Order: sequence, then structure tokens, then C-alpha cells
Amino acid sequence: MASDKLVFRLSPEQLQHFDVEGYLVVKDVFTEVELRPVIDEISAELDARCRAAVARGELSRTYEEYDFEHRLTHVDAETKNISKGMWSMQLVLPSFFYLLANPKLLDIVEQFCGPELIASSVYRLRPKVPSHAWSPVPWHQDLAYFEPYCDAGLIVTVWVPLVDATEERGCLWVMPRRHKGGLFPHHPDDRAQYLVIADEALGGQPPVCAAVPKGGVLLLTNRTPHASFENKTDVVRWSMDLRYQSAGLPTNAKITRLPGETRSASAVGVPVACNPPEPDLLVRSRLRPQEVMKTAAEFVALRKNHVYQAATDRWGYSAAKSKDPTYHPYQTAGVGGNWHDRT
Ligand SMILES: O=C(O)CCC(=O)C(=O)O
Repeated sequence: MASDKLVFRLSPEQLQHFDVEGYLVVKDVFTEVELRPVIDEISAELDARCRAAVARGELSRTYEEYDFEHRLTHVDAETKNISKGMWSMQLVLPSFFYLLANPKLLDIVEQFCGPELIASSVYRLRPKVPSHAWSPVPWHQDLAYFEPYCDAGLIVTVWVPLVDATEERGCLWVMPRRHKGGLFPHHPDDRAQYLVIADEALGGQPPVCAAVPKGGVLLLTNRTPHASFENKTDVVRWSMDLRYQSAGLPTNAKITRLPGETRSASAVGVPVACNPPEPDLLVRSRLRPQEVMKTAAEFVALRKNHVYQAATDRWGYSAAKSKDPTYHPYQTAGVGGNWHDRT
């Protein structure tokens, strides 16, 4: 049950839409000012990487005259290393923690997952630059990447665009009403980069284009099939995807387990977390508020110090990835780490 103290409440129609369709676009969650810290920190990181690349002779100039929405497109025409290095979970910036713990987002998610809220640290930053081979994401359900034990639980993905996410720029597409039927078979794609649902398995139902204006968010269940395609514009489709679950599900967040919450037990196949390779954190709690993570410094340390815990490889995804000689599962390098993608 969600608390009666929620400030950002969804309407009954919105709650019903999420339940029936398996997704929901919520507009006007964030003001420009609220997104600014994230955009500013990413921009500063991009600036530092451009300067370093110029110093190494890898980039002819910094392209600093271009704004957040365009700079990486120009950089990318010369070198893809910078956009590749910022993709996925490699960056760990303080503002990401404050976005993950944003009270409005937590109010929204609490209405689905209850008041004991874990942020799965499976967050991803996706600078979808025109012409990237890796940025179209094939049809999948997020639960395919998680532990089978968690299939029956709800993990809500909150997809947050940092620019207007339009069809031309490669916003997400979703298959409505396909989230109640369980798990589709998945297989690793040719480059072992993503898991994919075969077209035949998806059937012929038309997908819905889930465009989201900047300031809005898209909510998905972990069973909602979704994909994103090419960005056909010169604007970088910057977005972040964040994930939340109840503390009642398996979690490797270092918190007191309460009666009724699942405890990891390998003897009976209960995993340490729904995604063991990455560390979870408690972001809201009425029952153990002292254990809620409060600072970005703790978040950065958590990600830096997490000891890799292997996940069940039900689709042969890790095995396929491990054939890539450059692949090291979730190996960290410095604060940001040099981790590879799992969603
Ligand atoms: O942002 C994208 O293009 C893909 C996002 C996605 O697949 C996800 O959030 O699970």
C-alpha cells in the first residue's frame, strides 16, 4: 500500500493505464531546473573527455561551441570512443544519485512497488547518437536480464529523457498489453550486446511509439516488451533508465531484512539480488529510515566497491559475451568503472 503522504500522485486513470497497457507516459514530472544538475554534470564530463581526446590527438577540436543536445554528434563524427565510454553504467556521477532518489520519482514508484523502495543500481545513461551501431536496442523485456526468481515480482523501469524524445530521435517503442503473459524467449544478438525477442515470438501486434517530452518520464513493467531504433536527427537522444523494486524482493542492498521479506538462500535457489552483478540501494523506507542511502558519496562508494556477484545465465548471454576477448564482466576502472552493458 502506498502511503497517504505522497505529494506526486498519479490519477486513477494513469494507474489503470499502467496496469492495463504495461506502460505510462507521465508528463511534467521535472522542471528544467530540476534536470539541470544531471545535464550540467554530464556536460562537464563530456567536456573533460573532449579535452583529453584533443590532447591525445584523437579529436581535432573540442566542439565546445555546441550545446548539450548537439556536441556529441559532432564529436562522434570523428571518434566514437567518447560516446561509447559514456554509454550505459560506466559513468557514476553524484547527480545520478539525486535523480534516483528524487522524491517525485519515488512517489510515482511507491504507487506500484510500495513504500519500502530499492533502487536497483541497474541504471543506464544512453547518449543515442545518430549512426551508432550499438544504440538501437532490440525488442526485449527487462526481466530477461534479471534473475529468474524475480520474474514474478514487479521491477519498474523509469525512463527519463534529458531532451525531447521523439520518434525521429529514437524514443522507445512498447508492445502494449503484452506484460501479463510472462516471459518471452530471448537470445543474445549477433554481437552478444543485447538480448532479443525474435519477431516471430512477438507476433504481429503493432507497437506504440512512446514519445516523451523533456521533463516527462516513461514507466514500464519488467515484462513490457520494448525497443528503440535509430536516431535520424542531429540531436543526441540523451536519456537515463532507472529501476525500482520493493525491498520484499531479493536485494543485495545492505539493509536489515524484515519479516516477510525474501532472504537469499542458495540451497532453495533464492538469489542474492534480482541483478547480483550490480549493487542495490534503499532509497525510501518507513520501517528502517535510518538505512536509506542519503548521499551521493555513499552511492559512488557503493558502486566502486561492489564485489561482482555472478547472475544466472539463462539465455547464454554471459557465455556469448565472454567469447569477446575485450570483455571483462563488470570490471571496474576508477570511479566510473569500465562495465559492460546488461540491459
Ligand atoms: O533507451 C533506450 O534506447 C533503450 C532503453 C531500454 O531498453 C531500457 O530501458 O530497458
